[in-house]
Amino acid sequence: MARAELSITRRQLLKSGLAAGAGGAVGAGALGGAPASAATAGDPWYRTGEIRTTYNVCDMCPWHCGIVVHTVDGEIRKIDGNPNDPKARGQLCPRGQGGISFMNDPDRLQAPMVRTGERGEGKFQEVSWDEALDLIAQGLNQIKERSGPESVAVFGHNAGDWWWADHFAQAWGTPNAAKPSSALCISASEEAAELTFGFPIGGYEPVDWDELQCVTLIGTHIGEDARNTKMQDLANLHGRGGTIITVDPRFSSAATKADHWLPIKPGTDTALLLAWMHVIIEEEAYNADFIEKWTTGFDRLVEHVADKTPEWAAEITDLPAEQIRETALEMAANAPQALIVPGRHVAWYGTDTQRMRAVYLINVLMGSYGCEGCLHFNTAPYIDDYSLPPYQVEGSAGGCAAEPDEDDDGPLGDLPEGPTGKARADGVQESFLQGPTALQELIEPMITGDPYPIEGLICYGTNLFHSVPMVERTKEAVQNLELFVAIDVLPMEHIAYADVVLPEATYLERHDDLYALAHKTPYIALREPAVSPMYDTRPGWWIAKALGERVGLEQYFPWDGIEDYLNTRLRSIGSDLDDLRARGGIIVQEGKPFFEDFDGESPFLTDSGKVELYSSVLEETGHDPLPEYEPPDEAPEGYFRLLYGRHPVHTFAKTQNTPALSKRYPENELWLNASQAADLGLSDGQRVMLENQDGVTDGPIKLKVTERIRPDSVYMVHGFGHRSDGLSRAGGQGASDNRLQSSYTLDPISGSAGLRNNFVRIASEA
Ligand code: MGD
Ligand code: MGD
Repeated sequence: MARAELSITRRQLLKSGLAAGAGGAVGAGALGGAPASAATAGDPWYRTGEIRTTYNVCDMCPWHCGIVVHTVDGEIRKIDGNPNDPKARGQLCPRGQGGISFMNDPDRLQAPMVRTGERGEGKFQEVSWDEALDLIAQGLNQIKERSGPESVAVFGHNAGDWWWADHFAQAWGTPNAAKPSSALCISASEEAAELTFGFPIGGYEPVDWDELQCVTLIGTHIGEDARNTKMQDLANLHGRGGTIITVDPRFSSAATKADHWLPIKPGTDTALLLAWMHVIIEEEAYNADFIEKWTTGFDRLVEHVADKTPEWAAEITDLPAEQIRETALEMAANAPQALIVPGRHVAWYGTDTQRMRAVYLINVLMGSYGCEGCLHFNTAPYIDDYSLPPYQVEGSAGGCAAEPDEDDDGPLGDLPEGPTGKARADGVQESFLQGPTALQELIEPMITGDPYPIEGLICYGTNLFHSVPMVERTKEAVQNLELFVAIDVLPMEHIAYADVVLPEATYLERHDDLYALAHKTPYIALREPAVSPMYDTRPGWWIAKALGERVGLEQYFPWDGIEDYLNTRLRSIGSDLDDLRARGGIIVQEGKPFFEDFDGESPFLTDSGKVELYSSVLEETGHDPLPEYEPPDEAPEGYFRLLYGRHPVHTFAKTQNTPALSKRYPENELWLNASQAADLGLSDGQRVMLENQDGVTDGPIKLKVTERIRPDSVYMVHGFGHRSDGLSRAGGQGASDNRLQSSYTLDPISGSAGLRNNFVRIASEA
């Protein structure tokens, strides 16, 4: 079925009149007058049944495009990007189109299950929802009585995570809630923004692409990183002749479109950034008015970069000094319509907050903030929360999928202490780690009980053995748990270790909370089911309420059903579900993207009300107040640095089993420089086993021998190397970057986990 669906072209759809249909059910009359009942044998599907249109937010990746879903006689036939949605603009990527196939994956979890074998064995018995929930409630209450609510951790990612890592965790009373999209992804960028501007800039980097003339991508591999509108924006900039500068040890898709490719030595970007500042300052190519009006600490920055010449950086970065100088001046010549895109996945080397501060500082030197073609200010949409009693603990679990509230204190805010915010032996500043908890830092207390034990884990939509480094340690941790609950849609490897497995309905089969996104034009989007849940699966909101009521949290779940909940929130802005549908599933509000929208007031929320080039907060807490370059670990003799990234048709480790997407890219490859391959006597297409610096092996993986990567590094797409027997397509395909990441370097400022200090060698031919 999936193949037929995907082959429907937009032209066919337009002919059907469907693409133009917005709002509510589209009757057969909309198809050029032929009523559905008049269908004759041989009519194509779009002329034969009752057509219904529903609105949703794609969950195939965290970009969360608004989508319009068309069903015919209760079967999903077509998904389009919602034309009203600022993150889709009517278009959708292959992963979004793969949503129907994701839903129809025959390997899906189908009923609640209770473990009957040993942890990891994968032996379960199907039970009713009542039995499963009663068992979990009993286990949670026992832990709470014995050790306190904080001894239960809640991990959450994907679209329904608010019900768990935010709402349930705070109602239950644990500060140990975390999202892999924070410390394993964006927290260093948010922390750096907080320190520099006084607020996190948000996971949807606020770049005003339409007027941008020169873009610099450091890592950020747009094209392979297939965020829908980012790809549209980069293509548009290329089309109108804008300048593209990419800094990447690999000749990425973006590099193929670039005017300048800087094949930097991995981990040395901060040296490049400091030298760019040196050139911009030395050549007086900075925006003096902006600096005078909106910044503090410029003199100290001038002094700081005085000796960071291109020649100094050339030695470190392995880039020609002339290229460093030329690209700095090219950016400055286009300023302020020139900027370095902050990037989203910035957990690289454990020095990430300082690198991200350097990125922000260059943008500020160019005055590329708060005007057209610059970084803009994001505004949170106006809508009330459902009115509830105060939580037992307050504080969002953070993450790049979650936008900060306007009143969010950010990572420096006053949150209750979890294990990662306390008594650290390594000198990490308490205050920094009290914010969105670093997920990977919650693993150790499960093993050691220090500073207090974590005995229970609710793992919602988080791929525990594919997203968190040090897999063997994580396995040991879950072996120690008294209660491990997994809420998922697929039998991922960690499911075999869970005590109770709860199968969730996919995003196409369920409601969720409203998407209220901070943006240039803030907006609110609807997720409603296009079809009923398959098998014995239930929506996350339903599961959270049913469990909450069993553990004495009924006051936090007072609504009669999801429509009551959503209508109550929508009424605070004079809308309701019918109105939202009539508006095409999206309500767009007014933003305040530029300085002129602030009536002369400062938009910056630092103590000084200005951009803090020199950070007194960092100074007071014993960190470098201006970014310093710190070299990354060097590869042991005979090893390559392990780099990783995205593939356009896959998301993380969750889509490799999706039939339609697996066909397009069934296994990952190891990019190896051609000269290195020749030295090792290896050839393109050969399969090899890998071994990392700690002796961890993985593979086999197919070699891609290429000139497109530096000789000191290898590269693979993240998310492959599944070992779960339950994944009939993805199981055994390719290698897992995560398994080979048996260590990480903790960023002492943001708690982010630098994963790129892992190294591999080719251990054998497979
Ligand atoms: P990065 O880690 O910045 O990730 O995507 P990005 O934010 O683009 O980029 C990886 C690139 O960095 C690779 O090209 C790699 O060669 C390069 N690189 C490695 N080391 C270095 C280095 O030391 N210096 C420099 N300059 N470059 C280096 C992540 C983003 O992707 C995220 S966070 C999410 S949530 C989305 N996930 C996702 C997905 O799963 N699939 C697809 N198709 N797209 C996605 N888009 C988003
Ligand atoms: P996924 O592999 O997408 O990554 O971390 P994760 O979100 O953990 O796992 C999603 C999980 O949710 C899977 O188990 C999937 O089956 C399940 N799932 C999918 N849809 C649903 C649903 O509707 N409901 C429920 N309940 N479950 C669902 C991503 C994180 O990983 C991020 S954001 C980044 S940027 C980091 N990237 C990264 C990397 O590139 N390499 C390594 N080694 N680690 C990484 N960790 C981080």
